Amino acid sequence: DADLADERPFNATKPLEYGAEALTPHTGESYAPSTPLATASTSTENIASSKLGDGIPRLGDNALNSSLDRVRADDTEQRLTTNQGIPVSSNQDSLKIGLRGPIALEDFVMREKITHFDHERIPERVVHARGSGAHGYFESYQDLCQLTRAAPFAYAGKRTPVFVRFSTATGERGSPDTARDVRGFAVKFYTDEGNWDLVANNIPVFFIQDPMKFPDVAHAVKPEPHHAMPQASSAHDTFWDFASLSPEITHMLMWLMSDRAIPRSYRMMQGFGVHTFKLINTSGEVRLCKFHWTPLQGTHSLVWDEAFKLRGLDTDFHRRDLWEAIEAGNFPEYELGLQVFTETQAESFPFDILDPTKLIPEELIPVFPVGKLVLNRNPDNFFAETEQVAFCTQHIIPGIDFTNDPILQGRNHSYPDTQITRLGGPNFHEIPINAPLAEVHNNQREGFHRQSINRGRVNYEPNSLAGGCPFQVGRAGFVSAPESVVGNKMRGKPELFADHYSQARLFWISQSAPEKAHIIDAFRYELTRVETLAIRIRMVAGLVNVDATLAHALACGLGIAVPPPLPLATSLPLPNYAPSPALSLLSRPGVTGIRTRQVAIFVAPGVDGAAVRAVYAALLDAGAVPRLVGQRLGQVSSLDGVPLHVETTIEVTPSVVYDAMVAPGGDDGAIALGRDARVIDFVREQYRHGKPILALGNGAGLLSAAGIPTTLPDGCDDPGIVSMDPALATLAIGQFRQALARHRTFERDTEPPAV
Ligand code: HDD
Repeated sequence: DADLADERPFNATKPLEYGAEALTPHTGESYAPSTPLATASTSTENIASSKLGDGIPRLGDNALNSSLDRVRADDTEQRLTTNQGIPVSSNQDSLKIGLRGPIALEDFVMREKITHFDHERIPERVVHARGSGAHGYFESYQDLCQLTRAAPFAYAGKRTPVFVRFSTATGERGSPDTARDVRGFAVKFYTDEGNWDLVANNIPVFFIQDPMKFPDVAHAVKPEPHHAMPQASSAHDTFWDFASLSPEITHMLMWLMSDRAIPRSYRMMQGFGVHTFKLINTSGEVRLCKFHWTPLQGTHSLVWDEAFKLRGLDTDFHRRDLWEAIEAGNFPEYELGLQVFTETQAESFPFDILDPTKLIPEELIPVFPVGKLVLNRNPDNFFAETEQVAFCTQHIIPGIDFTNDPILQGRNHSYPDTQITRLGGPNFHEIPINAPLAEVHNNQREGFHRQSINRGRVNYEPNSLAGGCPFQVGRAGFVSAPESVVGNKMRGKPELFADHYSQARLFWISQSAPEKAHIIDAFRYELTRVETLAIRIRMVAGLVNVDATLAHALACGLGIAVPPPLPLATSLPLPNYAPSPALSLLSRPGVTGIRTRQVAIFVAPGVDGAAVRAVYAALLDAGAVPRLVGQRLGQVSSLDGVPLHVETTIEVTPSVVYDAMVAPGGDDGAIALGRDARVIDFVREQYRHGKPILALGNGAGLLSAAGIPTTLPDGCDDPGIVSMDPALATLAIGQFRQALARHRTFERDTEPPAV
């Protein structure tokens, strides 16, 4: 028989299925194919994959970009057709029986168009429905082989294509970006060894400790089910009812009420893998690890009044910011850092590393940078890429493994399960944005919307008819870290999980004074919106266990007496943490540049044009985004006769969309602006939100017209207000740039606000 088989014809392009090797029965690990297994690529921005056409990526693109070419559609100079490719004669009128008669059922052109439209929407994500995506790459700083065999870290300079989706968690698909909420930070790495998704948040801890509670917390925070309000907000009874009855949420609440939950930009927030993961090297050694993303643009936030107004004034604030930065070539960058530790170290920690409501203080285990994420390309099509991308915690690659964090284990079930409904079946991995660059070969077949045309009659394993292909690769493939597990089958939690307050307190004591004030304000705002008094009292009772001053300030703000503390859930001795500066946004090492900061420069007829041009040039030079803001579009005359072109108006870009403002002066110009109440509101809001203000010459008149104090409440000079003679413009601009780099002057804050 073997001789006969040798004579059979075979398809030379598919040697493993029909060729000579098909005659060698599968022998598992020892199988030695005549062509070597794909190994990690050595070229930058490219990985070993036959999906890459000629394999040479276009300049500035990454490997994923080239692979998407096969599905890109370009209508340039093309005629209009139906989905069957039939040319369409008229896209204006349906087929009627007489001009005033009924539409004929046979009008397949109209019916196909309407039918397709009727089915354009897919279900939105049950959480994280609102999001924005970007393409880019991850570049490893070094060879991490000692720690992990994970492909992206194979050698210094190795680039792996990525797609990132940032999101809010609570609001619906069209909800405002600046809601107080945790932000998703999901990264899909298209590695040589398949896709790795790091599905992270911008807060390092989570609401709950067991996936069983996830539907409850999501239901509680989403709009209330009877009237579907409020949208994209946790400030309502059901959320705080759940929260006040679930002490494990306390640490997360501290972060959620802090300025972390209202980032200035997706580009300026941290990301955290939350769970403890495992790293495995080629020798099989296992270490534990937490993943951190740190933005190289600095970490900055909005203030609540500003975030709140942006909900109405520019609901796309973060989406627009990300899009515009990438279009302008200001590529957002984040450093990936690892906290690596051993099981023995973990046993000495005063918390359980499987508990996702706990973080590992950076003072205990430092974060060391291992690579950089660069986002350098906007998606071509929001739906095809950002909406259809499907992340999943269980997409991991050789060299990385799960721990028994119950939330992580629950997520591993939830993500693929939800995608099956959202993306209409089990083949969502074939959607171009989800398809790995690594080759996919298995015997999974059919299902809704199957794209690949698997050839041959073999769809099972073991087989001899296809030479045992596709074959398993043993230790060359994904291997779980060995772990012995003994235990009784039971429902419950380790006792350390019951320490619900120590790390909430750690977060609190690590904050600076303005950050603490913002946390109190946020709690007060949210609980003031809660209608049920008992919920407010119960919530404050929980916070007494975090810090007495916090609880006292909040009780005062809510007009209630400080209640007795809620009982503790554990009698274990509790850790007493020292403050961790890394937890405070204001204490983190700042980034001094002002790249991408949006600055409004006011112009009106008669403005000091020379000063405007000087400030504009200096800001551009430093990478900021200056814009001439006027009362109407068009040209305005300036003092030196050179007209200025208004770029945008106060009406469409109000104060909250800018990081800073400039009042340039000039006789008539400053006077005209001073008479416009919208300008005065603008100036007052810039001040109240702590933003830098530069006033040249009689531009300072705008500040006095707006009632802006010249000094801080403590009597010191306000470092965020630079007011000078135009002759000193260079000096003034220098000081203004420093103020802009510091972001905000919170020392202006008084309770209640003076301006
Ligand atoms: Fe989740 C989406 C992050 C716990 C179930 N989650 C989702 C997204 C992010 C996170 C960033 C958006 C992905 C995207 O952009 O498409 N989720 C987290 C983090 C968690 C977490 C950091 C805890 C540490 N999630 C969590 C639990 C469950 C889920 C415990 C369920 C047991 N999450 C989902 C989901 C979503 C999702 C329902 C909605 C849409 C999707 O997955 O694709 O499956």
